[in-house]
Amino acid sequence: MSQNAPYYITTPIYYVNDRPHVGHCYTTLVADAAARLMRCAGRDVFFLTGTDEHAEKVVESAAKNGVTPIEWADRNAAEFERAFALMNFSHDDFIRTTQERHTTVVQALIAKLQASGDVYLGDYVGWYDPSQEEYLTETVAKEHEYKSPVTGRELEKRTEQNYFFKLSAYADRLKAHIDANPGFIKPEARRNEVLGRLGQGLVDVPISRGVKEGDVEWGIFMPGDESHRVYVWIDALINYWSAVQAPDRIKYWPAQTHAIAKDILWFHAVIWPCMLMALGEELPGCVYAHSFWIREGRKMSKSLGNFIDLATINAYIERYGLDALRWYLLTQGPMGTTDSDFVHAKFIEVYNADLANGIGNAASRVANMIAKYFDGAMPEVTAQDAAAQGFGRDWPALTNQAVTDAVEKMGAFDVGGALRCGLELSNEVDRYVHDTQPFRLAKDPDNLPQVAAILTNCAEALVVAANLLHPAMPGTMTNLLSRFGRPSPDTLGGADALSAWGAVQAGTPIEKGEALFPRADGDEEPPGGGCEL
Ligand code: ME8
Repeated sequence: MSQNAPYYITTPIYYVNDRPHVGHCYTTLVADAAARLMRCAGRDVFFLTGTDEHAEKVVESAAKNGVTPIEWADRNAAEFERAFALMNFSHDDFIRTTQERHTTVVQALIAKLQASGDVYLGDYVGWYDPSQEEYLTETVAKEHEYKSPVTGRELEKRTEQNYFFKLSAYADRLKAHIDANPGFIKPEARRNEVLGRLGQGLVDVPISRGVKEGDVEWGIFMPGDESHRVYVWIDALINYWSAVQAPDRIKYWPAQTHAIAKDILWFHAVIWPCMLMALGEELPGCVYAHSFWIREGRKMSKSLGNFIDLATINAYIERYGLDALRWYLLTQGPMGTTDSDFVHAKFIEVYNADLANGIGNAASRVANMIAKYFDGAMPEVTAQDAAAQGFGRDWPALTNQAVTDAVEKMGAFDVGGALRCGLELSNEVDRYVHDTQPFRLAKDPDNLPQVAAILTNCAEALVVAANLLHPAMPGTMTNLLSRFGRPSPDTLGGADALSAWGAVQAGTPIEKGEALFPRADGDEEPPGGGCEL
């Protein structure tokens, strides 16, 4: 693949009936780190996030708050945009499903499916709860002995006209695609889960809801039939397509990765790909479904009131810095199939180990020694002299390998693995300083050329480490790099530039600066008051 090939990455679009919390921020953060590294590696990235606004819940929340649905959607979409700015996300676009650029595309796409016979008008038979005005699935109805779970009133078997999508027609093709492309659904356990369910066959799914008398106008009409609106999930999935319809964006299609969590896997790994097959479109490269954040051992829920909400996120940012929070979430997050626990004590442990005592300490040690022994400017050292002081390490090869590994891992959406390549490199600098003891050597002025060579290796390797850690911690790593006279890696253009050896020029003034990550005290109360359970 050419280095500047398009790379399109998406997050779920989030419901606007709720406020943003750490879960929404997490998926978007993971996508942000991938987008940033891929941009640094020279790829032509398009990173999309946004909000899903046509749910009926929005109508209810709006009514409860005495505003119109669009006012409610505007208010909460703005909250998401604020949260994402606070998290320093680098999305290229924020799509809202109420925007005309989306609604017109949804109608056009469904009209196409109607024309091909993939969407048809049929009868939906289900158990209707008149007291709640909703249909229940057979399983739920049976479980409650065909009575309303809320009021106990008898359920009615009702038949309603509905538009259906011919999902059943694509089961075999989808299965063949999943079999032929092991990376299509990740992690593997999620893939097996989908394959297992596919083995039971697929039935056609309703994709509209009838407009009832007195309904508030909310949702996209089915093409040519204003007695039905498009089911919110179908409307929402199409955002991935509508966002890249502008002529200068079409090159990004199809998405390389749809980053989501396990709760919405079926829609992304089955319904959406089958819709794309029906449309004759290419399928995304990968649907990556991570697991959930829980908090101090408990599921986050409204009833427990223990969400890590924006106020808590803000409190962490104020106390430890945004990048410390980004690092903790990115490296300790639920990318696999088990949930991750947000535990304050663990946060402190990771902060101190990886950041305060890790990259932060390595950078300040090296800068301090250069300041002390070479009057704060990079000494002049030839490549041969630097190589001669490798102490068993071929530094240019090591840093080159770290960049190659990081880009490869990020390409496979191993976000934590990619970022650890940077941290490993900075830890290697620490071990090197420990092995070579430049502070001892410097006591004898005759050794200064040797010390200069060692510190040059350290500075060069730290610059590459910071380049690789930049996607996780853009602000702090830009600061670190500037202390070594280097620009932010997203201005460099290409993986070769990321690993370029000899980037730190002789004579560059090296700034000691403030500690990038001051050590944290594990006994302090969690910021934001923690959670009372
Ligand atoms: O499902 N841990 O929106 P949504 C980690 N609008 N991630 C979490 C999380 C947690 N505890 N809780 C939520 C919808 N998330 C639809 C999507 S897409 C076409 C339509 C994240 O607001 C995670 O990414 O309920 C999850 O998939 C998403 O929020 C659900 O967001």
